[in-house]
Amino acid sequence: MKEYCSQEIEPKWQEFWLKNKTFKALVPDKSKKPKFYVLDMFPYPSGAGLHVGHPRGYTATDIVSRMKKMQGFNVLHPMGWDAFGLPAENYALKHKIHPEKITAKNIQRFKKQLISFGFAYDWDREINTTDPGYYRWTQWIFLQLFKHGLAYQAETPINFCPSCGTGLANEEVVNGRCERCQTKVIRKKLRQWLLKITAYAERLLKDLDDLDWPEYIKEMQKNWIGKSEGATIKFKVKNSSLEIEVFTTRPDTLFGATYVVLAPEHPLSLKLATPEYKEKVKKYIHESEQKTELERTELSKEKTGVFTGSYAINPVNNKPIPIWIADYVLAHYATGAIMCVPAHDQRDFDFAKKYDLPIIQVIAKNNKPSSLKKAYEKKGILINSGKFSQMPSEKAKKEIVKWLASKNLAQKTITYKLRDWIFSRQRYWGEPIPVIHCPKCGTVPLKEKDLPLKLPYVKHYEPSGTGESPLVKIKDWVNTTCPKCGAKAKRETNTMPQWAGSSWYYLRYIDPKNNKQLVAKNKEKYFMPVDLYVGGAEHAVLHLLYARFWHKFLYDIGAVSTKEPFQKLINVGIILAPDGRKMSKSLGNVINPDSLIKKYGADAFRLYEAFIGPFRQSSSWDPKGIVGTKRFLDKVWRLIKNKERKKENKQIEQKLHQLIKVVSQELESFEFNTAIAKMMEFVHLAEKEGLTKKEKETFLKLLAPFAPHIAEELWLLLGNQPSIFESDWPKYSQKIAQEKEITIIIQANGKTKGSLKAPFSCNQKTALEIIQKSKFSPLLKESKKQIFVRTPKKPIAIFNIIQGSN
Ligand code: ANZ
Ligand code: ZN
Repeated sequence: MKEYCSQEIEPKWQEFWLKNKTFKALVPDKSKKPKFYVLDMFPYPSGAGLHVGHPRGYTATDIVSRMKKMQGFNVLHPMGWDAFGLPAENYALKHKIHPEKITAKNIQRFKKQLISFGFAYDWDREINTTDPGYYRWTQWIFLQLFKHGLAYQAETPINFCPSCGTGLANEEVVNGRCERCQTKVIRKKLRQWLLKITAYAERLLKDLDDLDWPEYIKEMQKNWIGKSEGATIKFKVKNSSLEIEVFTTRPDTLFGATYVVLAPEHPLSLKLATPEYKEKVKKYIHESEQKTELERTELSKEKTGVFTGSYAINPVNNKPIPIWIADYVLAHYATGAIMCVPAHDQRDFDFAKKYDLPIIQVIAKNNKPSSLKKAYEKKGILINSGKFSQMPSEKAKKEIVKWLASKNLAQKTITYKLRDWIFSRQRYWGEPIPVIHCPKCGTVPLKEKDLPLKLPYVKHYEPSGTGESPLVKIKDWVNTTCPKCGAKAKRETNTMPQWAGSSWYYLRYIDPKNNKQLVAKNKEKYFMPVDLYVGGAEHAVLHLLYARFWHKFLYDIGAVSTKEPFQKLINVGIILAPDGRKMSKSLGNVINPDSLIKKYGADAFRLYEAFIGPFRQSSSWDPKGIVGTKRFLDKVWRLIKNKERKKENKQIEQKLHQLIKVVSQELESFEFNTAIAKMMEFVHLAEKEGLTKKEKETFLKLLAPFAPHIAEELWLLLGNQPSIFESDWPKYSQKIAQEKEITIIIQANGKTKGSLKAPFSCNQKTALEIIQKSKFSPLLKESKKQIFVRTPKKPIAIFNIIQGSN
């Protein structure tokens, strides 16, 4: 008998699928089937290629999509490339090769690898974010945002990475450092393009409720959006017509407000400084501009500040309280000014201690003041609060705001932590922002018919380092004429961030070659939303929030029909190196899949990727694992090639129906590892008993999503027409699958004495009757108590007889 040889059969089937377009998703009018859209987070085609960690998620979606196809769905399972961005550009600069060339080469390599894994992508729908036919529509979306007032320019201090020479979004700054190169981020004031994601804050928050996403991802998005309910309170400035508005979540503490603090960037900061304090204030403002947000707000950092010389009037008791400037107050959150209640806010407490400002307790645990060694931040009962004393915090919050509102001094307010999205990058390898700056007309958007605005192909694209894009130096591209008035004008030289292309790519797969529309209405309506989205948890806020924002905007302008893009999200756990550490080039512990596939085959590789552990958890790569799954496939090969069993075998029949049930359910719930374990169990039994032709075919269908090449080959050998993926997913009969018997393990005081068979429906009472009639009946003589436990889903129960003499 010929042995199983993966090297022989795998390339053959990969070619077959490509040639026959086995996994082509049909357009709506060609398919009466229900659709199933299963999406992978598309990769950035890096120079390093894929390591064994990457295909874990792709293997999972591949398994599900193949099963769904067999279950009669018109499956859309596409793949593409998120190919703009800094790594390609940095690599290009270092090696003096154009990023376009590098990107094309990397894509080729990635695609070859993905095909060698046997993934069932519909390659006719491949997209590439750097393709002008694609980014034309990224630019189109930008123009729509601009027209709707959601894209605007502002001179703002932004996070700037001196090493990458570009501004970064807040989301790209991790612990004060550039997410890409770990350089410490500085603040720099630059003209920027921003997208008004804040206009969508409430919807981005509320609509999370309807999504089938992991709770912790929803929680992370909620925290990022950071909704906060409170009030804005007006503090008049003493001997002046100026007013300071503060935002507080604790209006119940107003009687304890003993000073006010403004952020250094607050427009009134310098104005409020009296001549005597002006120099000091100026110096302080200048110093804090140099600090990052993290340096300013870290709780453990010692607080700093300066007095302005001015006083504000506390609206609840008309007492003058000093106005300070301190950088622990953020300019861009809420009003950029706060009322300080040192008795009940730890930051204020620390500050008051340092600068010797009064601390007045106004909230007590139970009506009695206590000596405060630190701030009492909880709610409680008001004291020292005039007519509001004795009131509980929650009630006082409302009453005080109501009272001040009647004097036009307060207003209920909701704020969000979410900031507008800084959308411009000062780099070459990105989508050009399609606007023109005209000396007469100002900022003029390009006409839609003039899209795509192509990125000029040039030799030099070094970052200018000044915060300007390298495109500035490409004069014949920059200099143009105004689309409105025809005067000499200049193109915008900032480019879009890498997040742009990935914020809508799932829509383009639906209609990748449409050059009239982003996506045709009927196709969008049919395929959206994405039914299953799989990718890494590192995208919890960035990509997933940006994509939801764009999608909601596209919904508002009628370009899409669903409110949310991704109905169900599952996060894949990372695969660690055998040493338990994250795989990385610098640690030298990266495992390359190519040689493994050559040696053991893609099927064994896929099986191990799915078998390695619970899908959502991280697992370490075990080099022996793939040896085991290869051996399993050897067994399957022999089992199918062995002579057919002719006789009826009730046990095999039952186990096979159970297997159909379990595999179908566990693929739906992403429990691939346990599904494979059950297939292994079945093969073990089938080796002894043999299988009929029908049983062989059924088993192959269950195996096919995991190990598609061997399944195709054996399917053909059994005399069937290819492809097995054109056949139907097996159905099980509950009646046949149902266990007829259970095993009751008999214990006395927890010690196992033996076991008995009983009907499957057995309960404690019937179990007792059976034991009474058995050889175990003497154990019941000293019985004080009996405990009966059935193992869920398994045909096993324990009957424990507790014996005792008193
Ligand atoms: C007075 C007060 C008393 C406060 C008290 C808290 C406790 P969240 O929940 O994060 O929204 N705050 C307001 N604007 C700020 C800014 N721009 N920079 C730094 N801090 C700011 O927090 C709201 C609270 O944070 C507000 O309520 C304010 O301090 C402070 F016992 O006002 B609170
Ligand atoms: Zn003009």
